[in-house]
Amino acid sequence: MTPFLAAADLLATTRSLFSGALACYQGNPRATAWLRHHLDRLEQPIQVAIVGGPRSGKSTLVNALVGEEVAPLAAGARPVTCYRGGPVPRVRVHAPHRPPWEIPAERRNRGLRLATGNQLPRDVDRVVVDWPARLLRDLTLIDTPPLTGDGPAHQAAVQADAVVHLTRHLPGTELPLLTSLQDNTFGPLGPVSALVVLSRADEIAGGGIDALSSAKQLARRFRGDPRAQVACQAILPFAGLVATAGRTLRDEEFALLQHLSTVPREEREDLLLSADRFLAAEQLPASEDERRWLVERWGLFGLRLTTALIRTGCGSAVQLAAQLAQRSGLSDVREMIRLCFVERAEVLKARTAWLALDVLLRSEPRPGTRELAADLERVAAGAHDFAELRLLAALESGRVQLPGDLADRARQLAGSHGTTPHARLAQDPDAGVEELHLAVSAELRDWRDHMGNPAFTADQREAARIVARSCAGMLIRLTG
Ligand SMILES: Nc1nc2c(ncn2[C@@H]2O[C@H](COP(=O)(O)OP(=O)(O)O)[C@@H](O)[C@H]2O)c(=O)[nH]1
Ligand SMILES: [Mg+2]
Repeated sequence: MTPFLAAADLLATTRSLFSGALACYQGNPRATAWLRHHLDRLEQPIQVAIVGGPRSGKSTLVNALVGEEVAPLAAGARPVTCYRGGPVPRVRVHAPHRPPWEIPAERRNRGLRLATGNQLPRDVDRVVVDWPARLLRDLTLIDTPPLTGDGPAHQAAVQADAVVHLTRHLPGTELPLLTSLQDNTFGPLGPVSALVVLSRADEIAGGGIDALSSAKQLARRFRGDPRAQVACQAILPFAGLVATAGRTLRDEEFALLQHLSTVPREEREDLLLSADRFLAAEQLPASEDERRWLVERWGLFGLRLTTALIRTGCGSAVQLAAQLAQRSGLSDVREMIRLCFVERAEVLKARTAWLALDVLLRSEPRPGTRELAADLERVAAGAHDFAELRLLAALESGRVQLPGDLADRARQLAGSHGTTPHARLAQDPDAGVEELHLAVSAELRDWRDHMGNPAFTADQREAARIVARSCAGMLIRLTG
């Protein structure tokens, strides 16, 4: 068994591989700049690229996650835009053949406003926005133009540490694109760094009030598709319009929605049949402009859903926002981003660094690079965290099945509910080291038995081996 490599060791090992490489490439400014850039990235938050087809709701997802309207919507082919955490709003743009420069910007009406309006010079190919938002302390979001075989969005996805792929057409034409983003340089890493979001979920089932449950069913069906299983860790439905409107809901707006919910049912249903009818609805205490704004922000589905929620008990903007986060799928998307990406940030960042190092070592061999490449391969093969991520994806998709409660236990031990020992061992937050020790020893015994279970298939025994190793790793950490 290769020794257990914890995430922190992984970063240290990666740094030491890079110092070896810096020594090899002394006197080669391009190579050392590349290495320094990737070393620097190890210290920064994980980079998550949002990719998908035109109008798949990428910018809407960015806004829902950030909680403010930072990304312009339906904006056509915008350049790749990074949203990073920062104390004040700041926008820097990059274009070929000239130094980057800043465009004055401010935070107004819960959104980003550029001094230039929505316009950017034509040659800008990359925008970096600093924005004060809690989520952006832990990750950098990269909004991208429509995904094509080899365009800037593809580039951004390949360079990012993880990818959220938005699609409405699974498991159809877009999967090969997503699969092409999965690299295999270090053996079959599997879908460790991708989530698929079934976007614009409200439009499924004709926008009826049960659209979201139809979208959930559809996502469940897609999870069983082998093409989807090799492409991602999870498939989640998401109604972006409602999610963003819910997160940026204001009290005045809630008052309007509340008023709408008091309109008698038949009349209300009639108003919400089409945007035109809603715009002509003079019984609401809102001007035509305000009605237009409301229907653009929420869509008819969103208005039907919110009025239904208000009628059934959501009595404040806060309550309504919480319900909408749940029902739109935003809570699940955030949670999966946290579990799959933020909690595994070290490992995923290390992987990006290895890929970059591997490219350099292969393309510019020098004395000493062959040995480094061999070290790199050994480190990658011993990285247990990847094995865990692959196992989670296999269990989630049903590709590997375990009997009884073993599947749930395996998932939890492999970190599906969080990667702390408490989370993995399903212990109360105040459980002490002794309790954890007892629990993990029992699990380790159990999973070692399963490793040799003759009734298990090879895949099931391999799953047991990975879980046993996660337990062994915890035991080592707990005993200091
Ligand atoms: N009905 C509906 N419309 C959406 C949803 N998400 C985005 N849109 C609309 O689709 C258009 C494109 O959205 P945008 O986020 O800019 O897509 P992008 O091109 O992928 O960045 C905008 O007019 C959005 O208001 C959604 O979940 N439901
Ligand atoms: Mg966009």
